[in-house]
This record gives sequence, structure tokens and C-alpha cells, in this order.
Amino acid sequence: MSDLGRLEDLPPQYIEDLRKLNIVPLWPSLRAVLPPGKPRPNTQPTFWSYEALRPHLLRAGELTPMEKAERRVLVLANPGHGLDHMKASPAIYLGMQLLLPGEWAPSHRHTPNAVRMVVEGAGAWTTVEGEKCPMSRGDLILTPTGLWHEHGHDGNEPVVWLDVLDLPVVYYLEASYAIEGRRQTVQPGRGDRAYARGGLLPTPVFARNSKPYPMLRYPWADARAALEALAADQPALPMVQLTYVNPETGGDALNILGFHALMLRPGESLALPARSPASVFHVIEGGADVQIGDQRFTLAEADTCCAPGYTPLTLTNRRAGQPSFLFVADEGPLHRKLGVYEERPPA
Ligand code: GTQ
Repeated sequence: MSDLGRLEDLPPQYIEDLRKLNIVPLWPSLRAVLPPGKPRPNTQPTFWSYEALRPHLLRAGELTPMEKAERRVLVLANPGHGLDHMKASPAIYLGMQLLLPGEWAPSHRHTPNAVRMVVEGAGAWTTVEGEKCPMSRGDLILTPTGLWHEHGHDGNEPVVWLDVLDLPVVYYLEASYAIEGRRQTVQPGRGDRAYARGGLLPTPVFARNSKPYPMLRYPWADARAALEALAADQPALPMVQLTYVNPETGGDALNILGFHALMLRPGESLALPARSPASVFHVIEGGADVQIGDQRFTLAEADTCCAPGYTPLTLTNRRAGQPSFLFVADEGPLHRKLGVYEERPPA
């Protein structure tokens, strides 16, 4: 690939004349925006230790009352994007949110989609569009675009969850905004009950749920049991992973980010192809070594890391005698919808 002319090769007056007209030459920047063979990511492999983060989150609980925070969140930011941009990857925002007993995070709705992965504590709930979703460890709760949501806590210990939002990409599109609301009235109907069994849907004539997001809570007990059953049924399966889907459409649970539950079998080491979307790994149970290109992180329970796209990954269970369970979020649905999704097999 030949070298192209640089900005310095041009007369300064010429560049200045162009800039006054809001015009710039392409060729000095061409290789930066279209790098040869593979993208040059800003996203750095980044690791966040829950043990290190937790005391700071509890301190935030002392420093900032709910009325002054609205959402009391410490953001897991990727240094490759600049910490203040609050991105784990181009499309993924990650935050650890703390709710103390008796607290309430008021109702609002916004254009970015969010999910919560409950990390610790019991007794909290999120009400989404009138459906009150109990929160326990490992549960996945959706708050899709435009739906009202608020968080409350009737228990007696701090509750922490991981927020995953597509905020960076929605913000980039200049489409991010929120609307404040009043406390919701809880309505009857629970998607986690109506859709409790895979392969069985409420019959449309009587019960067709016209909601675009019929299932808002995916209990961890169910996801874990489904992983165990899959592993037992298909011992030769190359990867024991389930995708969180919309039970009515079978498609991705949300439009932009994808969510999965992964079981690493005892002693298993899983080499994944380099895929175009960036991804995030969070340990629900057990522990895992995550190799991202030439970097390696050791994840204990509740730890989180992120990986840029186009990078081969290897996930290794740190337990020889028991499975480990990971929550995975990625930019897959976005890449597929945009037509830029790619997979490159290990070299
Ligand atoms: O709980 O609604 O981490 O609106 C960032 C923005 C959580 C929430 C975040 C939010 C929320």
C-alpha cells in the first residue's frame, strides 16, 4: 500500500483557504479512516475488579444521597476512549449501580436501551412499564427504549447491579434524551411467568401479548438450569451458551446490544474466533481467565472485562471440578443490522 501525501506536504495557505470554506482534503486522513485489513480500535482490553470497586460504590452511598444522584452509578470506562466519554466500547456503556435499603430511583424513560445484571443483595425491584420485576443475583432485567422504569428497595442490605446500555451509540447518533415521570402504578402480568417455558407461548387468540418486549425479567435460576440441561444433552457442543431472546419473535432481546449466558464446563478452555463486535464478560458464578489478543485477565466472581472487536478471545474456566457462569454482552445485533458483522476464524 503506497504512502499518501501528508497534510504537511500542502501549502499552509491552501489548507487554510479550504478550512474557511469548511472543506478538508481526504488523502492525508484516508488511511486513518480506512486502515488496511482491520480496524484500529480505540477500545482497549480493560478489566474492572469488583472487590476494588465495591468500597468506592458504598462510599458513593455515603457521599451522595439519592436525591442528588437520581441514579447512583460508578461508570466502568475504557481508557482507550477517554474516561470522561463513559464508554466500555463504541456502543456499550457499563455502570455499577448502588441502591440502599428504602431508597428509590425515580421513574424515567429514555431512548437508550438498558439491561441490569444483578450482582449482589436482595430485596430490590425495578418496575418497567408497570411490571414490577424482583431483582436477585444473576437476574437479567430489560428496560427497553422508551419504557418507563424506576428502581426501589424493600430489603435490608445494599443492592448492586451492572447496568449495560447502548448509550454511547445512541448519544453518537444525537438521539439520546430522557423524560422524567411519576411513580408508576404496578399492573398485573409478569412476562417471566407467561413465558416461563421455552417452546410454550401464550396462545395468540386469548393471550397474544401485544407488547413489543413481552419478557422483561430473565431469572438466573432459569438461565442456569437451561445451561446445565444443554450441557448434559449435548456433551460435544463446542460452546455452552444461550442467547437472551424475545420469546414472541425469537430475535434478539433488544435491538442494539446482544446478551448471552455462557457456561464454561469444568476445566474448559474455549477459543473464540475474532468477531467484529466488541464484547463484555462478567462472572456470575465461579471464575475465568479471559485472554484478549495478547492480554490476559483473571476474573473472579462479579468481575467484568471488555474486549475490542476483531480480536481472538480465549475463555478458560478457573475451576477444574465445577462449571463457571458468565454473562456476555456484545454489539452483535447492531453489527448484523448494519451489515458489518464479521467472524474471522483463529489463524
Ligand atoms: O437505571 O435508569 O447506569 O438511566 C445510566 C442511566 C442507569 C437507570 C445508568 C440510567 C440508568
